[in-house]
Amino acid sequence: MKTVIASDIHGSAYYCRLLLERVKAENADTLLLLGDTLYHGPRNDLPRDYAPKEVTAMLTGLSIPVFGVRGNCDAEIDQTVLGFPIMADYSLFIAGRHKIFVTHGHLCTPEEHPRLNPGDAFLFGHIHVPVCEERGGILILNPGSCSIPKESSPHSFMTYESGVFRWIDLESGEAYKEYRWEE
Ligand SMILES: [Mn+2]
Repeated sequence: MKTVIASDIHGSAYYCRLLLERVKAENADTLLLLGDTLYHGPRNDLPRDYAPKEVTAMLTGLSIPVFGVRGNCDAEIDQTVLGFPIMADYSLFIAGRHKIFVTHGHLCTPEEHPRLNPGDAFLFGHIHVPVCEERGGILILNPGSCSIPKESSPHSFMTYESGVFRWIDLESGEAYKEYRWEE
């Protein structure tokens, strides 16, 4: 089963459309959104083709299951229009012998999160910068941002399938980073 992991769309219809083209091209079975989906937030400039209604229509029109966690720019009303779950502060996925703790990153951070075992992963968004590093045996993962990348990172998302995490440039569709673990 292949999962596309994306974060921080921030209402950009342009990058949401690109993402959904990649979801199709990757033949993904499910889409996991790490928050900050519809609004730009007061600290960001408007992203390209800012249109929360269009992003809503695109995401609700997807035929595969979508799951999300709540970002600091997400509002309660979003749950009503999006339908798929987005209000959870965190979620926990089991991948073989690993746990993947999923959160936006403003409440739990790579520095401060519930106890995980070595070999588990902490997956977050929020900082708009891709991350793939091990800290104290915990794998720290971030797909970067679809629409407002920071620190010269690419417009980016991730995939996960059979123990392999891939970071993919949203514009070119090319994978630029990979991490493999024993399932
Ligand atoms: Mn954000």
